[in-house]
Amino acid sequence: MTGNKTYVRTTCPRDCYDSCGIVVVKRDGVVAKVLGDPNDSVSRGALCGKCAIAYNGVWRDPAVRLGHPLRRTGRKGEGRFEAVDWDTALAEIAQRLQTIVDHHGPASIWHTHYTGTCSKIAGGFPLRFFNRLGASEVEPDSICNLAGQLALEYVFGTAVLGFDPRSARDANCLLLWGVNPSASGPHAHKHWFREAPGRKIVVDPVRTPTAEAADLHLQVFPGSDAALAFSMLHVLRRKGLIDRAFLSRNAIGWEEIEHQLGDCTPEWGAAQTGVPAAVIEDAAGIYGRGPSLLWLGQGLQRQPMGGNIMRACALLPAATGNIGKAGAGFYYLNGSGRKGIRESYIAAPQLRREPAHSLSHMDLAATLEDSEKARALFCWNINIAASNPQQTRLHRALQRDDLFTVVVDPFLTDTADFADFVLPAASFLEFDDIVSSYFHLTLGAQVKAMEPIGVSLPNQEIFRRLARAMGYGEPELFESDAEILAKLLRDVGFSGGFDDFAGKGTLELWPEPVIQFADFKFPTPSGKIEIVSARAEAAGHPRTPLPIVDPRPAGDHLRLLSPATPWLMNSSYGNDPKIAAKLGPEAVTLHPDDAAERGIADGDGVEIANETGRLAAVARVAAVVPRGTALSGKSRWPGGSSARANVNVLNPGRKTDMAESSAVHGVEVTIRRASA
Ligand SMILES: Nc1nc2c(c(=O)[nH]1)N[C@H]1C(S)=C(S)[C@@H](COP(=O)(O)OP(=O)(O)OC[C@H]3O[C@@H](n4cnc5c(=O)[nH]c(N)nc54)[C@H](O)[C@@H]3O)O[C@H]1N2
Ligand SMILES: Nc1nc2c(c(=O)[nH]1)N[C@H]1C(S)=C(S)[C@@H](COP(=O)(O)OP(=O)(O)OC[C@H]3O[C@@H](n4cnc5c(=O)[nH]c(N)nc54)[C@H](O)[C@@H]3O)O[C@H]1N2
Ligand SMILES: [Mo]
Repeated sequence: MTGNKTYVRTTCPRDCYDSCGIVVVKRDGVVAKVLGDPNDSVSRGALCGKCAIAYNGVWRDPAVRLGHPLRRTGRKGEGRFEAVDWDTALAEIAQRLQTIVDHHGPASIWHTHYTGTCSKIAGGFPLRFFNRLGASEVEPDSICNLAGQLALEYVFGTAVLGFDPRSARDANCLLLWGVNPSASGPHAHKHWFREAPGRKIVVDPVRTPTAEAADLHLQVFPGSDAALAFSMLHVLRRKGLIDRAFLSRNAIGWEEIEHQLGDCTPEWGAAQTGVPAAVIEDAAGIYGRGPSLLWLGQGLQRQPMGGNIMRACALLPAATGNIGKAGAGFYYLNGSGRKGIRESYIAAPQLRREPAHSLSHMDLAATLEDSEKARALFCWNINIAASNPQQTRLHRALQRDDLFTVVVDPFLTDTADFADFVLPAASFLEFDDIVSSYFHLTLGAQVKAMEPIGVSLPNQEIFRRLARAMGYGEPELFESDAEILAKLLRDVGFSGGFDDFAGKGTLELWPEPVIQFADFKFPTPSGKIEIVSARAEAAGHPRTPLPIVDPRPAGDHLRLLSPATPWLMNSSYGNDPKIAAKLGPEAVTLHPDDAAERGIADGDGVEIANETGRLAAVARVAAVVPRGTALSGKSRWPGGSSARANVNVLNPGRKTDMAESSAVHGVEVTIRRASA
């Protein structure tokens, strides 16, 4: 290679457990390659396959990225636009918003956002604008992990103070329950999981590469995990592995579980879950001897009874005393609050003058259909036309002419096709920010490596300019990135400025593995682990978790799982041609016996259908899923198919038992060979 090479170290801000350190290689000032940072303990010099392709593909391709604000010229959904300048776009948007505020009130303006970028400013600062505007918010976590959050809050008082991944060095057992890092956190799979010294147990209906790499795979039927947890507790009690001293000091309500355990024999558990009794025995023994780490996946709680399942699984660390000591604990999410970052500073809720309204993603399509309830919609950091349930109904609602729609994205997504205005977002390579991993207890520096594509702008700058166009005056709406970064770094106790942080790349905030709940103080009303929860009961839930399972699919129905896959990042990267080639056509995997019963052979065209929709796919036949289930993947770009649909065309948007969250892994379908 010729030319003068320079390097910029930065951090990947995708919604992924990994938060990899990145090196951007520049030649004569121009970005030549985006690589893993060899000095980063997570990426160790290699990005995952999808990011390596996309960051050297569409992510930097000016022909694919949005370079200018766009104003709609065609019908909604057609995706026909003209380029306009920022002043024109923002003045028109401001005027439309003001008219809606005057005639219908700001609550009829909805905004929906999620984790398109997880960096702190680009992910949070726009909330200041929406707070000032008085807009209504679609509850972000209801598309993802809210049931599990609420369930763990009932039991432990928090869902965001998980174990420190570094504590794996002291653990004799790692139990991964309903999580598949081989797809959802590829470096956690490749390094953290494989290198951990303890025995590995995976509970997953699918024989994922992570399950394959484990010592024990419990191939549970979807939605039956609470029965598995109770039968493991039965075994633990019989083996004398219940830590009664721990329970009496730190928990309330164990008696109410204990009297239910007699019937929950491993044979009963086997009948309920499909996991052989001997395997339940083994898993309970290994976990119970400890010290053990329990990783509760987000996939686990995307089930109709996901809240109950999470509460039931949460009994294991409590009953065995696997909390408050080295090598023990549970993990669901690690929040940035414990690292000193104040979400309320970033979002400035004090700017709100109107009551806040919120809505589950499961109710978004119905709300957008209703012109009384919804007059305008903003989508930023999210691609609802690909990711949300009730896809056909949602696409139809987005065609409403009187729903003023603004989409902020680096790409012309399926959602953007429905917009009145599309505003081009700069990518993480194009501005400074801070990335807080939700797995590792670290902070990563996101460092500008190139100029924004076209006239695209970081989210925060777009909303500063829109605030100005609205005539707002509050200083919080205009605080600069430099001021915010300095404040955030001060809050986390870092003594240097952003340049020093950038020089370090990643901050390990604690030198040694943090012991989860070392002080045995739980932020519940009682201060103890609440196996019995009065708060849950007051909210209409059972007092304790229950050993119940979902009914098995009736007749020829199959339970369809559509979790994270290795080549997509939710819908992100779905427009990269090299990724599309890796993905191949839409596919669905069936158990050989289920396939044979339906006369389906590997490679056949099939139709997946239910009361909500239908989807064409290619059948894959493999014993990696249990009988009665089918496996597909989430969130291809619908526009990539002739029917403009992906797997969410089959998702009725059923809510979990807690928190009105997504039960997407509880969808039932029929699968037939497509007629020739
Ligand atoms: N069937 C099925 N559906 C699912 C799931 C499932 O398991 N099965 N999982 C659900 C889950 S867990 C989630 S979290 C959701 C995720 O769904 P989404 O939040 O819709 O995630 P993405 O599809 O990646 O969309 C993020 C968008 O943000 C854009 N983006 C990236 N960087 C920036 C930026 O800096 N600024 C702006 N403005 N935009 C940016 C990307 O281009 C992309 O269009 O999907 C849900 N949908
Ligand atoms: N490559 C890639 N990485 C991603 C994402 C992506 O789309 N692509 N998405 C990101 C996002 S937004 C999230 S929320 C995380 C999600 O990542 P995870 O927490 O790993 O969740 P999922 O991928 O939904 O599902 C994980 C596993 O749960 C299993 N599962 C489904 N139902 C059940 C059940 O009833 N019981 C049990 N025991 N297991 C069950 C599925 O078979 C799957 O293997 O991944 C993030 N990382
Ligand atoms: Mo998610």
